Amino acid sequence: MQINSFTLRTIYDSRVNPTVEAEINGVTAAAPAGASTGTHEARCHVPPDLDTVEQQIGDAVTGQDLTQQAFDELLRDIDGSDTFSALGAAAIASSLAFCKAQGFQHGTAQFPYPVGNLVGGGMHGGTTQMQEFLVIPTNADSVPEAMNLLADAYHGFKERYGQRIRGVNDEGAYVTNLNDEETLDAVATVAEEYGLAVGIDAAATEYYNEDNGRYDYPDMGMSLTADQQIKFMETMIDRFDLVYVEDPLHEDDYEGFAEITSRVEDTLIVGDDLFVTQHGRLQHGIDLDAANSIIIKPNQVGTVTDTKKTLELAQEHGYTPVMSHRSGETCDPVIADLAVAWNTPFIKSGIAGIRTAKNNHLLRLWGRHGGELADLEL
Ligand code: 2PG
Ligand code: MG
Repeated sequence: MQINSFTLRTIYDSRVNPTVEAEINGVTAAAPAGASTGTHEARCHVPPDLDTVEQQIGDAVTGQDLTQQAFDELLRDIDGSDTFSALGAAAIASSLAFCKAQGFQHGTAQFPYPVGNLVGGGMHGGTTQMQEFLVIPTNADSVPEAMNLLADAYHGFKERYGQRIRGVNDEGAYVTNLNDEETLDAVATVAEEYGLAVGIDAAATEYYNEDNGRYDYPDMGMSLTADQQIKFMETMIDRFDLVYVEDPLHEDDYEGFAEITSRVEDTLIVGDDLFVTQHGRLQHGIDLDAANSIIIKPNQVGTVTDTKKTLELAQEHGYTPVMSHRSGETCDPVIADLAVAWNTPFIKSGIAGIRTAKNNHLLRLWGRHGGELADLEL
């Protein structure tokens, strides 16, 4: 694609933190930001000298006719580090803007099932240690039906557990005064009422105590060794029929992940902080049979090209890819386009607040192009 203009600017995300928006040929894209970030993910700060960064990238790309790969390689050259420590959020914003400016040829498409964060805690705000209590409309036959079921669960939870709700957190998920196990019970009750499946993002790195190797659940008076955490996750999977378990152990415990994966049959064991969308970390996981699913977050690796490379490795090895938002988001719906364009069977994009931007874009694409929901092997 011929690049005629390139601009960077600071905008604000859903946590009212500054982030970067890039504009290429009049098309904008914004960088999201995580709160429960993995140690190994690409940096996502706003560079203090954004004008200089704009000048550097602008000089290198304006007037050029580039492929996505060539554009992304230029970003890596300009940055000079593996983690985008100089360009930070400007890298993924620019790479996504290039991708969007090229346009998506969706045609008749396969659509992802939405994974919706109903009740939250951990780093996103809330009383539970586990970060996300998720509902998934796996029985839906269309995107409108799937979104309708998420809405049913959202309103149904409030109706039934309104007295327990204390507010909403960074992802628009309910914050309650229930502990982890009570929350799972409540979410499972509502999910059953409306016919949705249940999952969690434990984001266990955030409550893993490195000093003693334990997972602390002060709300339940528990402090679990790694073996006990594996057993606890297994018990939750059985008791609540969990179809989706993300980051049940801390970000470097490949062996523990492999142990959980070997014990489940029909549950996605999803690596987020474990893999951080990085090709090398996923390859290591594949070698060890550490999981069977991976979160795909473009800003964890910094470019569209690298994101796609990791996704393709996952697809080649039968790992179920889950396209995902970050807890700090903008109204940019690009991950919905990517999920459809790249055939990811799931997208984790929340339910309420600013999260509707992605879900509504899926409805828009469904309305425009039609298609069908992914074939699930759950
Ligand atoms: C996660 C994400 C998104 P964050 O852990 O999966 O839900 O949270 O963006 O804070 O890493
Ligand atoms: Mg996660």
